[in-house]
Amino acid sequence: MRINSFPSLQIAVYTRSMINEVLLQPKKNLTYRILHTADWHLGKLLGDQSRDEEHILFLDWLIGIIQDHGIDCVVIAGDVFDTASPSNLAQQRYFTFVSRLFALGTCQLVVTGGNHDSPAQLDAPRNVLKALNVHVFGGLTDPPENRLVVLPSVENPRIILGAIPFLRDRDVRTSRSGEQADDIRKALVEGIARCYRDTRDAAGKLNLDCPLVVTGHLTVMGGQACDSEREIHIGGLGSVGPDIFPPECSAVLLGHLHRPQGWQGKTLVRYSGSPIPLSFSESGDHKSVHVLDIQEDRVDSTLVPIPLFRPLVRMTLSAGQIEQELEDFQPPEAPLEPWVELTIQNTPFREQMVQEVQSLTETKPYRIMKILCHSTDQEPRSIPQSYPEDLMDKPLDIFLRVLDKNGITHPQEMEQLTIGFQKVLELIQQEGGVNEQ
Ligand SMILES: [Mn+2]
Repeated sequence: MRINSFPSLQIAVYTRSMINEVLLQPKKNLTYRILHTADWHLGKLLGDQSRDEEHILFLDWLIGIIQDHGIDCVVIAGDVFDTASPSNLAQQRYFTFVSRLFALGTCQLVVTGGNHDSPAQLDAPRNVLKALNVHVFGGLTDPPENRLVVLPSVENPRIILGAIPFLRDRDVRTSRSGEQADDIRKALVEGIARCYRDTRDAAGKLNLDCPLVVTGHLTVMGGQACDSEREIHIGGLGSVGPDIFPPECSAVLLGHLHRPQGWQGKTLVRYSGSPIPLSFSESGDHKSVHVLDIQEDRVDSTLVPIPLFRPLVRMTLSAGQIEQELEDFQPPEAPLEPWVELTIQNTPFREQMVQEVQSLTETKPYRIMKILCHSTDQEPRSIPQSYPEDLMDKPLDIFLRVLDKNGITHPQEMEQLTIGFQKVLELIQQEGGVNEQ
């Protein structure tokens, strides 16, 4: 058995100014080219606004990149959809992408489930998609050899792909009553590590002389999070170090954190990040897809920047400057109207502000989506135009506020209650019962 692992990695990070230039080196003979993306969150809303137009533009752009750069396989590392029961429109976007990819005739697709996806929903069309050369792994498959895909085919093996989706609590540990947070943390991390080791062992048994690439949808410690990621294991207990992945893996293609980031050691561990900024906290991010060129003795890793289709802008103004600043503001150029989160400093909260700001910006080429007020004698207050952004993405925040309101502040008591709450939440989400809008 030999599973290659390559020490020499080249990470090239491109800046936004280079968008739309040809970024990838021409593909060499015997290079297997994987495009890694994740966290599409099809069906996602910002406040009550659809992100569908941005997703359409992204998927068009992606098809162009795949076509122009000879991509052999696309890997989506979880959170294809934003909810466990996605809308018909969100599903249509996904299946249209699959059919366009199939029509190219040159590119395979591997899809793994994320914490937002329902394994059953993602797996439902699994057999029909297999006929289109698409491999879907909504939930963890057992035994471990069933997680492996030999690409492009068993007859012509170039890569072994270990398809590991988001690992649910029940996939990796058995819960016992009376467990403390530390016991849960240890069991989760060990269970996750075991899953990757089992996958590596199964790949070794194939006796193929090709590199092993694995996927994952989890939190790697030290990663930079954003507001739009829902915590995935009870109280963040399932966070792992980048060293958890077996060194025989050439690359670990991750989803969950929405900011592109990675760790470069013997194994390349990388988050592709989400293709569009999903919340205002991502307004400064440079979104990209991750392309891996895998040759016999090396892996080259390139980030290909995604054009910004709709800028999300955070603007902070003092009370006295609002009128002039809104008048003068030149939004970044983009195909779609920019959306702005406006913070007004040193001013008390007033209900009429929404109307005032709206009338100031009615004819402007941007749209104020959210207004926040800060003043010295008040906590920051938000004036949502509809309902707060991503409220249902943050049930834990709401639960913590309830604890606070009820005077529950003792750390141990808080932790126990939070663990219980997250268990219930996870069960509901797994059953597809939470349909956050
Ligand atoms: Mn996500």
